[in-house]
Amino acid sequence: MAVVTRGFGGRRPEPEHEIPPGQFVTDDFPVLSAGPTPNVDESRWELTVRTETGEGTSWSWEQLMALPAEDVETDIHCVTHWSKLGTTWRGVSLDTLLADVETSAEFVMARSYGGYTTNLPLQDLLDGQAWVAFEFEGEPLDPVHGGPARLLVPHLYFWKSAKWLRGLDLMDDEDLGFWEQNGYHAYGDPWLEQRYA
Ligand SMILES: Nc1nc2c(c(=O)[nH]1)N[C@H]1C(S)=C(S)[C@@H](COP(=O)(O)O)O[C@H]1N2
Ligand SMILES: [Mo]
Repeated sequence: MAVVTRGFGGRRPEPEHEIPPGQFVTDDFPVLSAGPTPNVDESRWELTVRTETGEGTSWSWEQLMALPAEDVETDIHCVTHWSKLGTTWRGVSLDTLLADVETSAEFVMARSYGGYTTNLPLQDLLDGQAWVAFEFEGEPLDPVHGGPARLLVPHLYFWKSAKWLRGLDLMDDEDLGFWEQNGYHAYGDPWLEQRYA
């Protein structure tokens, strides 16, 4: 009988991954941007959370780096039918960032440097479901993939994971972001194939 030896540093076999309907798996990391990559230097990077009452809280890069970060391993699913399995990220949980933010809002508009926007229910950013990610596969996040930092919300289609994140506006009522105004689904659950409105 064959004995499979996993040498020191050997790779474990890929665990079983479920793939949402209509998706295929890729090992590439396609770049999908609606505009040019904004040049966001860490020295001028700032993230601002604004509540429905106009109350703002901002973090500089140094302040973000001083917060507890988490390593995240997850599959990601793009509405253009590619999925990438077992990606690894490091970032600050939205639970940490929003812990002291007083709000009764139910919706969020994520805003990016460069003007991109995407809307999400606030619930979907909480309870260990979303991060402000600044590393991918152990390296600083490449600018084309949203560096210095992007939103990571892997349970929704990847257009919700705003690259070059600069702000989160909390809202009482749902408002639509860039792709959502252009025919994409308001919520975007890949398991329900919520691609288009
Ligand atoms: N700021 C910004 N974020 C964005 C986009 C964009 O055009 N601008 N595209 C979205 C879409 S449609 C996808 S599929 C993913 C692509 O991320 P990637 O280029 O790192 O693969 O980013 C999302 N976040
Ligand atoms: Mo996308």
